[in-house]
Amino acid sequence: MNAQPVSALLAAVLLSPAAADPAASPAAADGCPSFIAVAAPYATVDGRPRAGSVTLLRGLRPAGLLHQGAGGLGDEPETNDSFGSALARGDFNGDGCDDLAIGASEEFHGAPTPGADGEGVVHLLYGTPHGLEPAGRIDVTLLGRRPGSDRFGAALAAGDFDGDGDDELAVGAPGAAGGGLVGIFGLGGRAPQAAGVPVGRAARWIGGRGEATGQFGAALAAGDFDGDGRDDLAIGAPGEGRRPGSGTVTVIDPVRRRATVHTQDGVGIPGVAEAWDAFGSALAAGDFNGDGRDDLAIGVPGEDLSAGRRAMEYGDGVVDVLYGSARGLTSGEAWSRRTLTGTPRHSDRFGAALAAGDLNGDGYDELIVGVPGAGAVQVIAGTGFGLSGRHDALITGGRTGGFGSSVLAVGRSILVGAPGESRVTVIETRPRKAGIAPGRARAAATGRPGDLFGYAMS
Ligand SMILES: [Ca+2]
Ligand SMILES: [Ca+2]
Ligand SMILES: [Ca+2]
Ligand SMILES: [Ca+2]
Repeated sequence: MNAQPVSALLAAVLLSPAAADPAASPAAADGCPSFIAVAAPYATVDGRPRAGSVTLLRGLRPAGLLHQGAGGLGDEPETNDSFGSALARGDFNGDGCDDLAIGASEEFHGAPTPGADGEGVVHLLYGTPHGLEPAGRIDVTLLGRRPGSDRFGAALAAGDFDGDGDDELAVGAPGAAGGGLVGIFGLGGRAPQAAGVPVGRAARWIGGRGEATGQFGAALAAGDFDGDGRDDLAIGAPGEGRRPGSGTVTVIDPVRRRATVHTQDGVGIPGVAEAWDAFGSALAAGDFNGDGRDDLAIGVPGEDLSAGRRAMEYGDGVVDVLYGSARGLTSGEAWSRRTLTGTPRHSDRFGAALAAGDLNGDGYDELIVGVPGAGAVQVIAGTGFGLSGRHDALITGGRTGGFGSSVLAVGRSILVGAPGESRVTVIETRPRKAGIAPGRARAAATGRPGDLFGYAMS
C-alpha cells in the first residue's frame, strides 16, 4: 500500500466476529494453521496511542492479537511506534509453514526525537503447528548503518531471490539518509536475523541518483519477471524522478547485481512523467497473461486525467502494467477509469493500492486496483492476451473511510480495507469466462475508530 503518513488517533482493538469461511483462507502446509494478518498501526496499546497492533484472522474470523511487549515479541508498546506499518508473509526458514514479518516504522531505539520520523524495527514470527511464534527483530544496524529517521519497515516484501527454496525478506527504509534504502535479509542460506545486504542508490550496480526526498523503498514487490526461477525485486521511489515527485521503479536481481530503472518516460511505459504523479507508490506482481513469468503493476495515483485542482495529495490515477519476458519487464500498457468502467475524478487516487490473484481459477491472475478516493475497487481480468478491459468489475463500498486503501486476494475472495473507518470487508466473487463478477460483501472484522484497522493486510 502507499506510504502516505497516517493521521488519526486512539483505542484498543474491538473485534466483531464474522462467519467462518474456510474456503477463503489460503492453503496451509500440513500441520500449520493458515492465517491472514490485518494491521491497525494506530491502535492504542496499554494506554499508548498509535503503538499499533496486528490482528490474526483464521477462516476470516479474529483469532489472535499481536503487539509489542506481549507474547514474546519483545520491545514495549510506545506512543507513535506504528507497529503494523507494513506486513509480509513468506516462508523465511524454509520449513513449509508461512511466517510473518511486521514493520514498526516509527519505533525509536532510544528516546524518541520529537517531530522526527522513526528509526523503525521489523519483528519476525515463524509459523509452527502451534501458531506463530516470535523469531527475533531486525533493524538498520544489520545493514551496517546507524539508526536515523529511516522508517525501516515502512514497506516489506517476501521473495526467493536466490532460488534456494526459502524466502528472503526485503525491508524498505524510505527515510534513510541518501534518499532511502532497502535491506535484503536471508540471502544465500543466511538466517533472516543475520546481517543483510543494503541496496541503495549509492551502490554502483544500482545506478541512478539518490534524492533526499526520493523515498526509495516506499513500496516493494517480489516476482520472477524474467522467468529464471528466482524472484526479482521491484522497488518504488515515488518521490524520485526528473520532475518533483514524478516517481521511479527500480527492478533488481540482488544475486546477479543487475538493476533497471523504470520511469513513466521510459520505453514500454505509456504516459509522461509529471510532477506529483507518484509513479511507484504501490506495486503488485502477478502473472496476468499466464506465460509463467510475473508481470508488474505500478500504481500512479497522482496522475491527472480530468479537469480539477492539481495538488500533491490528489490525482485521478492510472496503473501502468509491464509484462515479463526472458529479458525482464519490457512492453507496457496503462489502465485508468477512462479505459475501464467509471469516470475519472481528480480525487480518485486510482492505483493507490494494488493486489494480484487468480480469482476465477483459470490460470491467469486478475489485477485488483484500489480507488480509495472513490470508495471503490476495480478488478481487471487476466487472459491469455494479458489484462482485458472488456472484463472489469467495479465494486463500491461507500465514499468515506478510504475503502480501497488496501486490497488482498484470498482464494476467490477479495479483502478490502477502509482504514479511515477501521473496517475490512470480504467480497466474494463469481467466476466469469474471463475475470469475475462481484458477489456477497460482508464485514470480515473491524477495529476501534482511529486505529487504522486494515491499513495493511497480508
Ligand atoms: Ca516457515
Ligand atoms: Ca531463498
Ligand atoms: Ca528472476
Ligand atoms: Ca484468472
